[in-house]
Amino acid sequence: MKALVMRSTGSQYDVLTETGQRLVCRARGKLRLKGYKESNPVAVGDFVEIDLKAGLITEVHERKNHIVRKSVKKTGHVHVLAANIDQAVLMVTLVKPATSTGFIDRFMVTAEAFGIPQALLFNKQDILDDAGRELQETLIRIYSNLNIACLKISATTGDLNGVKSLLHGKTSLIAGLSGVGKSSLLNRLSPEINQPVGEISDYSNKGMHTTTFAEMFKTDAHTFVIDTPGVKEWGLVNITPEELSDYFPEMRVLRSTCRFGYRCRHINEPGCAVRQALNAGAISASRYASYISMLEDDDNRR
Ligand SMILES: Nc1nc2c(ncn2[C@@H]2O[C@H](COP(=O)(O)OP(=O)(O)O)[C@@H](O)[C@H]2O)c(=O)[nH]1
Ligand SMILES: [Mg+2]
Ligand SMILES: [Zn+2]
Repeated sequence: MKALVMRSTGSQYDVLTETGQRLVCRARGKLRLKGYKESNPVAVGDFVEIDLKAGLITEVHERKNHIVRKSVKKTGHVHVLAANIDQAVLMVTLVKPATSTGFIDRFMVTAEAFGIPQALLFNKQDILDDAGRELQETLIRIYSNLNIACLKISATTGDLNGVKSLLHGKTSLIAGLSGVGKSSLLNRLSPEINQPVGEISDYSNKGMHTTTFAEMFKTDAHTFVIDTPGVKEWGLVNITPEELSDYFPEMRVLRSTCRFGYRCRHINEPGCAVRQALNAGAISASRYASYISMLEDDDNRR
């Protein structure tokens, strides 16, 4: 029978069968997914075949896409966090905590590299001051120009109609720094969701070095959200310096016009169209700074 993986603890999987039954399964011993080297063969969001009587996942269906996070255990290893995602939604706050553009751009690049459309939720509108609002408008201008949907919300008190229509009918990965309000939002999307809110749960996560796993929730017949508690770093695998700007859409469209074409890294090469666009203000300085920072980060080119 076909089923959808809702939760994983590494050795056990909660699945939702096509007849609406929830049950816990293990993966058949030799389960492998073609073309994947990652440690976990089954991820949240995978469509699987199950042997109902034995409580076993016997087959993993081909994925539309997947997203990985860096392994907490070993450098160079990746963990498939979730599969078959329609959109990657990053929740950010400008205060408590402040989300940096570097963090936002790393997330966007990761999603872009895995072919997943992105959206941004600017949470905690209720506690923003004038300076915060001004910075927020600047960011909204930058990311709207990249066709990334930007919504302003207050997860604890505000009207959630905009978010609900963004999520409706899709499977969305919800990410963001610890404390931005992911669980607060999810809890209001469905009475069946009861995620722990606040610093205490975040603290205990850090203290125990637990590996965190994504968890998927169904909020209506065709709407699924995936919570990613404690995921601080997103993984890029085997991206060469020449390739990185392919995942910055505003640079991707320009690079064939760089004099050195696909060999241009947009640093100091003559006739670089990206540098020209940066100087003309068509590419934002913060996006370019993130690009340079990622280029310098060896970790992204494992
Ligand atoms: N003022 C304000 N606080 C919020 C809002 N959303 C979440 N919080 C608070 O931020 C803290 C962290 O929220 P939580 O949902 O646990 O964040 P998570 O770590 O991203 O899951 C909690 O104390 C929430 O009550 C909001 O829109 N406004
Ligand atoms: Mg949380
Ligand atoms: Zn260039």
